[in-house]
Amino acid sequence: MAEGGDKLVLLDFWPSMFGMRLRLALAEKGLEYEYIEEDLRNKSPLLLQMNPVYKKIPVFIHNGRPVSESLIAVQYIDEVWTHKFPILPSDPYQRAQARFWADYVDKKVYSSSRMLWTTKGEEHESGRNEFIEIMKELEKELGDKPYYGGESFGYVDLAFIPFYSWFHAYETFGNISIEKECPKLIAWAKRCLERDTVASTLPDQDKVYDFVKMLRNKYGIE
Ligand code: GS8
Repeated sequence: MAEGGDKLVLLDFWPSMFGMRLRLALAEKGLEYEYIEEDLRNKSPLLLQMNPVYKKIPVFIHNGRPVSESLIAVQYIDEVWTHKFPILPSDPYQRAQARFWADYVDKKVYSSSRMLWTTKGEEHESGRNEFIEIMKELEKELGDKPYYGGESFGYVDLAFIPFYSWFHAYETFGNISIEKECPKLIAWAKRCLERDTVASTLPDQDKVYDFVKMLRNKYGIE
């Protein structure tokens, strides 16, 4: 139960970078909630009822009312629980910029990262180049700031850092070194991991790697 007797539930799946965003937002706000792990091959009636449009996790349920789509749900949490840790910047221009980059992560990082471990041959080669270009763009935006949010961990950091738990899988199956291509990005990720909320939320890279390996076997990609 959260403050004021609110009932908070999260429908999630442990390796999901989208789900991790919500786990991070809830941890930063210090909110207690019920975590329900979904089996995506056998979705629960609750998930189908709460997200009838996309039927995807994560879904955040606040007193029985669902909010779907991770970035929308993170913004909702930030707007409802203003008592601590503002996630989005208060300045409208900075807020627009933060939304732009979180949207960039959604549009670009997820699809190109999938190419690294789901494809072979030419498709793999072009996916690899695209992924590196996108990472470089994100590294450029970070610049010399400690966080995307400037001096402190914020919305873009929270939206992007979950992908770090997949980096070992990306590097191994993508045959790339992200650290070599984007050293500042890795330094940023390590800085984020110094936060208790991030360290306790992100699953171990080896565990995600094993999960991806299992999926590759299942889909006959190996
Ligand atoms: C993406 C959620 C998603 O892809 C968000 O919440 O930000 N834009 C959405 N969820 C996946 C699991 S994580 O890869 C999912 O629920 N897939 C089940 C399915 O597609 O059947």
